[in-house]
Amino acid sequence: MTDDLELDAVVVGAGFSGLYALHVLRDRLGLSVRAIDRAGGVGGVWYWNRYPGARCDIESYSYSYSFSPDLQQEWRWSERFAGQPEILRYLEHVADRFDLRRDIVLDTRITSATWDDDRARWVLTTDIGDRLSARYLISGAGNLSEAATPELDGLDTFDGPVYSTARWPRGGVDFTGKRVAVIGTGSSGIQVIPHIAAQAAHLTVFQRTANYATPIGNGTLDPEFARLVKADYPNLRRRSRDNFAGLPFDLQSPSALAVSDHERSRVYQERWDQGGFRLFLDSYADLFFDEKANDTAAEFIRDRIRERVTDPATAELLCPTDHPYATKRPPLESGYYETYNRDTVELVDLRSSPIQRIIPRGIRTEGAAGTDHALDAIVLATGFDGFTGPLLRMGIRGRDGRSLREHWSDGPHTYLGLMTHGFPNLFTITGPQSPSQFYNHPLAAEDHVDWLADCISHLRERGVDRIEPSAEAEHRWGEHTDEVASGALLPRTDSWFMGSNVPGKPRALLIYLGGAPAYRRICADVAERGYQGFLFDGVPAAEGPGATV
Ligand code: N01
Repeated sequence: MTDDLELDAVVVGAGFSGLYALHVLRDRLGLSVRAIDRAGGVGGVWYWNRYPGARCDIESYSYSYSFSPDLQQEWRWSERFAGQPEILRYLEHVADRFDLRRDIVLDTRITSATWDDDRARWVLTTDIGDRLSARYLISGAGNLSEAATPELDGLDTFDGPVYSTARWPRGGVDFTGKRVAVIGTGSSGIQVIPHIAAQAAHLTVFQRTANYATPIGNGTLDPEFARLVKADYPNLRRRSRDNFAGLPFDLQSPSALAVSDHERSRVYQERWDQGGFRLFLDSYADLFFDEKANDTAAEFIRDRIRERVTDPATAELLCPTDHPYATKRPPLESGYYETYNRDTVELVDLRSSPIQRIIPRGIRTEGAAGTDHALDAIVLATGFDGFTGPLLRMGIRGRDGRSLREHWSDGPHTYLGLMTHGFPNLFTITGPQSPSQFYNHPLAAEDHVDWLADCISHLRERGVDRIEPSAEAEHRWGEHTDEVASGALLPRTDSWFMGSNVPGKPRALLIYLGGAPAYRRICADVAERGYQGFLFDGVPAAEGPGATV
C-alpha cells in the first residue's frame, strides 16, 4: 500500500464477510476497495482456528456462499460437516475464482480509524505505518476474531508451551508422549479434546461449566445427496432464509409440553440420531422460552451423557445442571463423552477445585481435590471477546473525536446491528444486535453486504456523502432488541452472547433474537421507506417516526 491511498471503501477482514464485501463493492458497484486482514492468508476465523477437530457445525452445503450459482455447482464438499482445512480451501478458492487477492492486504492490522467530517472520509492507520482514507469503512472483522485470554495467575511462569485454539500454530502440534491440559469446554474445547486425548500420554480437562453437547453426525457426503442439493439449491436457500436460524429445517412443533412423553422422546431421539442442530433448532419452539419445556430436552441430553460415560461420578460432572439447554450455543461433538472413558483422561471440576495458579510444572488447584497437576503443555479453549471486541480494538473514533469504546461503554448501541449513531459510513457486517451467531453465517454476511451495497448505491445516486442512524432510531433498536429477548431464556445465562465471559465487559445482549426472517423483513422495510431512521448528511432520510420498530 502507498501512503495516503484514497479509496472508496476499506473492508476489514478477509473471511466470509470481507471476501464477499470486497467482491460486491468492487465488482458490482465499481468502487475502489481494499480488504485488510492481519492474518497471513484469507479465511478469517478459518485461517486462525486450525486446531485438530475444528469443523463447521452447520452442514457444508448450507454453510457456504449462495451468491454465485456457478460456485455452488462447482464446489464439491467431501464431508457433511467440512473440517477447517477444507473450509479454508473453499475460501481460498473463492478469493482466486473472483480475483479478489489483488485487492487484499494481508499481515496488516488497522490501528486507528478516525472520521474526518469535513472530507466525509475515514482516515486509517495500520501497524506497518500505512495511512489511507476511504468514504466507507466496512467491518467484516467477525465476531470470533479476538481470543479471550483468561486471567490465570502465573501463566507466564509455565515451563511448557501454551496454545490457544483460536490461534493454533500453522504447522500443527505433536502431543505424543505429553501431559496436556485443556482449559474450557465450549464448542472449541469439545472439538479439540478427543483429538488431543487420542495422541497425548495424559490429558487433564479443566471444566468450569458442563455443556449440552449433542452428536454432530459427520460423515462422507453422499454423492447422491450432494446431487439432490445442487439440483434444488435455489429452493434450499430460500427455505433457509425463511428459517429462524438460516437453516433448511421445517419440522419444528410449537411446544414440547403439548405432546406425550413418548412422542417427545421419539422426536428428541430422531433429532439426536440425525445430528447437527436438529435437536436444538428443529424440535420444539418453546425450548427457548419455557423452562419446563427446556427441561425435557435438557434431561434427554443428560440421560444420553450418563449412558455414554462409564464412571457415574464423571458422568454427573459432565451433565449441565446450572443453565437451560441452548442458552449457551450448544456444541456438537464426535466421541467427546467417550473420551472420558479412557484411562489417560481426567476431568477436573473447577467449581469444586478452582485453579489457584499456574506453576512452572503445571496447574495448581485448590478446594476438596486441590493438587498440583503436572503438565508439559496447556491448551486454552477459553473463547472470544465476541461481537464488540474486534471493533473496539480498532481504535475507531467517530464524529467530534468520540471513541466507539466510549459510546459502547455500557454495551453496544446500534441501529439494526449495522450502523451506529455518531459513526457515519461505518457498516458492521453481522455486527452486535444483529442475528449474527443465530443466523447461518455465510447467509447473514451476504444479507448484510447486499443491504449495505444497495444503501451505498442509493447514497451515491443522490450525492449523499454521509449516512448514520439517528440517536432515536438507535435507541429504539436497542429497546426492540431487549423486548424481543425478554421472553427468552438465553439472557439469563452467562455466556459470550451476553458479554459475560470477559471480565469487566458490560453484561448486555449482543445478538438480535427475533430470527432471520423477521430481521430481514425489518431491514428491507427500512430501505423501502427511503432508509427510515437514518440521517443523510445530517438530515432525516425519510419522513416518519424515525425508526420502524
Ligand atoms: O468459547 P466458549 P468457544 N477458567 O466461550 C471456559 C463458535 N465455534 O471457543 O462456560 C476456566 O463457548 C468457559 O467456561 P464458562 C461457536 O459459535 C464454533 O468454545 O464460562 N474456564 C467455556 O467452557 C461458539 O459458541 C465451532 O464457565 C474458562 C470455555 O472456556 C463460539 O465459537 C467451533 C475460563 C469457552 O467457551 C465460542 O466457542 C468452535 C477461565 N478463566 C467455536 N474462561 C464450530 O463448531 C473461559 N473458560 C463451528
